[in-house]
Amino acid sequence: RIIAIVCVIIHSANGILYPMESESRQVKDLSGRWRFRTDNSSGRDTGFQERWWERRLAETGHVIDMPVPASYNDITQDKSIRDFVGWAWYETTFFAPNAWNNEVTNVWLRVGSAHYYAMVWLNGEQVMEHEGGHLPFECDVTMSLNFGATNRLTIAVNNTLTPNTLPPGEINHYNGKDDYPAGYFTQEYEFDFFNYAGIHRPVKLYTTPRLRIGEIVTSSDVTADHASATVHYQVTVTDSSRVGQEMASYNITVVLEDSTGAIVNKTSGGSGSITVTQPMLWWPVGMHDQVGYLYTMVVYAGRLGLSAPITTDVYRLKIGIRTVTVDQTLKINGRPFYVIGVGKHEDWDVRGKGFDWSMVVKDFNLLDWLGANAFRTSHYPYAEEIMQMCDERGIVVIDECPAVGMRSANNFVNKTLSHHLNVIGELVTRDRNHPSVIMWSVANEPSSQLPPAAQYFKTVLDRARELDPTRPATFVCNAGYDSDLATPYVDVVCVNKYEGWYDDPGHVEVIQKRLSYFLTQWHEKRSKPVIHMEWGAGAIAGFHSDPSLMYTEEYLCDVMREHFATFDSLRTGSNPVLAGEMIWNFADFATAQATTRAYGNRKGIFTRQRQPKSPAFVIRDRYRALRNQSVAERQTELDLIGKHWVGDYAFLENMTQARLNDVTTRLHSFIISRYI
Ligand code: GCB
Repeated sequence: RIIAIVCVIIHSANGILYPMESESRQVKDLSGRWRFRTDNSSGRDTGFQERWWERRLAETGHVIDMPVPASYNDITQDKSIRDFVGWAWYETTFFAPNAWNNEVTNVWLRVGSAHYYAMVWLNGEQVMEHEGGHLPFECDVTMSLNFGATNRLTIAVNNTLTPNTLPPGEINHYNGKDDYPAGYFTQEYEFDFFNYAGIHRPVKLYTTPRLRIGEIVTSSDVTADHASATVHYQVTVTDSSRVGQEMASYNITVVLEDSTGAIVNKTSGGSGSITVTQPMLWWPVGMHDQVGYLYTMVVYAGRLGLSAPITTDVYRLKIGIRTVTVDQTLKINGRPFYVIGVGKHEDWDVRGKGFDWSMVVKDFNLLDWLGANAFRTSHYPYAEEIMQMCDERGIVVIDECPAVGMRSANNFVNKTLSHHLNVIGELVTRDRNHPSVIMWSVANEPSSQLPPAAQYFKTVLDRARELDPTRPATFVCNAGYDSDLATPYVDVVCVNKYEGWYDDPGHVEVIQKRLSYFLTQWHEKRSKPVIHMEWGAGAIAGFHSDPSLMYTEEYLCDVMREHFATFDSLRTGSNPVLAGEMIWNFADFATAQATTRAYGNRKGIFTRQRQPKSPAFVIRDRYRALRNQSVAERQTELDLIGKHWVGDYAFLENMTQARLNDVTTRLHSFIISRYI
């Protein structure tokens, strides 16, 4: 049997700031070539019986090179590694400088993510255990390090999924079936992407002073006329040198700097607010000329010295000033925001789900090329570096938990629920300071028509809103509008439907009628904005036909045109049905092998190698047009209404006559469409 997982989690979920260098902090990245072996014993437990963490991994048997970060599955030519299920062992060695060995420094070990279950030993001593891929975990390793010497780091990861993991899965044993090899088993799951495994994100060491900034929580309010904003903050400081002693009085100073580094305002204390007059708001692409504006919140923490405060720790956090609200529609900074986005995956050739800057930057360049303003982190939290880029590039994120494939009643039990609540805690704690994140998605396509789903999702959605009252929460639904039991608890209805593909395959002629009916039903039923979160069709690059047939590039183009006509009829008017559309998927991606998948899922508008299929150009035309249209609308509004219409003559005088005419015409039609 695959080893049962019984563990105590030793890591801190309250406060997991991204490791940043500063005058008080150093970061050492342990990425690179590690040593690796899988435990192929039938119980996958030899590593534990023989205590592999106590010596060099090479002494336990044959080891191979393995890059970190990367999924291990596609690195070798060995099918048994590609399809391995169970414990895989990693090891690296590193040097810990003597300079870190002093009375005032703590050293932290942080794993960006490891899929699915991870156990960590440093110099033979267990320091961490963590359940769940996609989220970071860390601990203070100061007492386990050999300073001025080499250290051995061993990490074992297990990709086994059970009905109570997120995502869930199952191991099927074929014991007693004489026509299968002895001990044969398979791992099955109900989600549609390959269960890549390994150490997926960088492993880092970083130092902090003993008295350190543990957590920073920020949010902002903006006045209706955008003339002023308030940034709220809360800083938690911990002092490991004083555990069990009377706590010292801390001194916390918070300085807000603009993007040039100029000081906007400052204050002090562990929590409070900072006023910003004439703030530069954070806007997504398409809503303003100034996209993704970020301030830096510089937090200084220290003790109150006898004559002056003694600063020990400094952390710089990028923040954006913006609000997200939901009434009849989704609004950013009080203005309607229409989502034109993509569903994505962290999925690339060779490295699988392993973080890779080249692939990440390429994907952002493609999002820009497309004109998209958003994506969903389908179906799990993405790397923190990706979230940072979204902030900077003005890409809105719907941030999703790894709760995908919850298709049976045994997924909606207390064991899963308690893990789900933990995951939401870890996700919200990690991502709540990102202005790009506008909504939490607690799951994708659970069987929300099953009776236990109602209370289950009410509980997890409430938890997300309790942890973060500043953002709406949802889950992505594919149950029927007449059978779903959980959408009453969401703030925005997010639905998946593949009209022309899973529904009415081959029949693009029914798309407009059926899709319009479907989306309108959802809107009427819940009286909440609706985002069509997944739609699309398989298109194998290089397959062509006219008239179009399923799986050709032309077919996806036809499916798109029908969807666009429907979306346009539903996204306008005084009470629009639709608040957004997201094509599934940005790029082809790897899945489990199945008769319904031809070398993975081919619904990408880009190939897995990030080359455009012809549908990419169709969607680009639409997204760019919508993006430019909304820039023009919003800019006109800001220029003219925001600057008190014609009162600001200096501003008007600087315009060419042609621009003035253009602005006046646009303003006129904007006012008519918006207010009359
Ligand atoms: C869905 C799922 C997504 C799949 C997609 C498909 O509804 O949410 O994970 O990949 O359909 O292509 O079947």
